[in-house]
Amino acid sequence: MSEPIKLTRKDFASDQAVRWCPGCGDYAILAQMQKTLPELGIKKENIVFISGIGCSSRFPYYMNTYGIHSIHGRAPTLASGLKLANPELSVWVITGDGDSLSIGGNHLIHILRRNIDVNIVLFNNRIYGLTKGQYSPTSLQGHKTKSSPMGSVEQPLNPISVAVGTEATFIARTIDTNVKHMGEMFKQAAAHKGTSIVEVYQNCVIFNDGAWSYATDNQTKDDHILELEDGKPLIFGTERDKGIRLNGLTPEVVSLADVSEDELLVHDEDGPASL
Ligand SMILES: Cc1ncc(C[n+]2csc(CCOP(=O)(O)OP(=O)(O)O)c2C)c(N)n1
Ligand code: SF4
Repeated sequence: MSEPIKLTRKDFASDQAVRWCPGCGDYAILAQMQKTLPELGIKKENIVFISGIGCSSRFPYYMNTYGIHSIHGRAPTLASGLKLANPELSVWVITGDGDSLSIGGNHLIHILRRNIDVNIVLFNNRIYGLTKGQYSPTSLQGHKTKSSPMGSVEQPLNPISVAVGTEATFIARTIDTNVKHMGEMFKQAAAHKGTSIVEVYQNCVIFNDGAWSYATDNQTKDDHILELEDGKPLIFGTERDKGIRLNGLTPEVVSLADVSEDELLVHDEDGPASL
């Protein structure tokens, strides 16, 4: 019987100098991936990171695994081919909101509906970072950037809604400031058989600083973040005094002072992706 593999975070750090701006949220995602992978017990030579183009897509250089810095928006196609050719591999796609939802939108929806066993990490900073700050498909309406000087007039995409629309079988969202939660999502994504997609709210300090401040500021975050746990009612808030229930077919936020916990929606992680 072969010995269990004992690796550490250092084993997954490459010798390449990391070239992201100081303070970029990408560092936290890289560090958490390097910390989480040893816990999966997979040999380094069986792990592959495939990215498209963007700041986030520099990720494979910094991982001491196999990697491909590929073609803009096309990482899902390379990942699909690789996984089908060698199912033993743990295949990860690293992509940005521009890479995955603009030029790569088509490829993203098809890997999700095909449900090939690949893990996708979508760095969402609501901007094109590498090309110096143009608006992206997740930029909010009214957002002024170099390519939308009067403010974006477009309806933004919600990556989770896109994934739900494809009937994806594992969908998660996390944030670069909560590395514990992020690591847990990476572990669950790796364990899932089928395509998993983990959206990470990522702060671009240079071109879109504070895009997720409502979910990072100590004053407001607990009133905006609800951590879904299988079998648990949907409760959140600084005082854990708010919940979500269905009103007809529409979810609504209620105060637990007025409504009993029994009326709240309960998270079922194996339930259908759509209501
Ligand atoms: C075919 C092609 N079109 C456009 C570009 C220019 N380009 C490079 S990266 C990028 C978008 C990057 O944004 P995102 O995916 O959000 O990644 P980030 O840099 O923010 O991590 C664009 C439009 C390109 N390199 N190739
Ligand atoms: S431009 Fe933004 S996303 Fe790119 S490395 Fe700098 S802070 Fe990070």
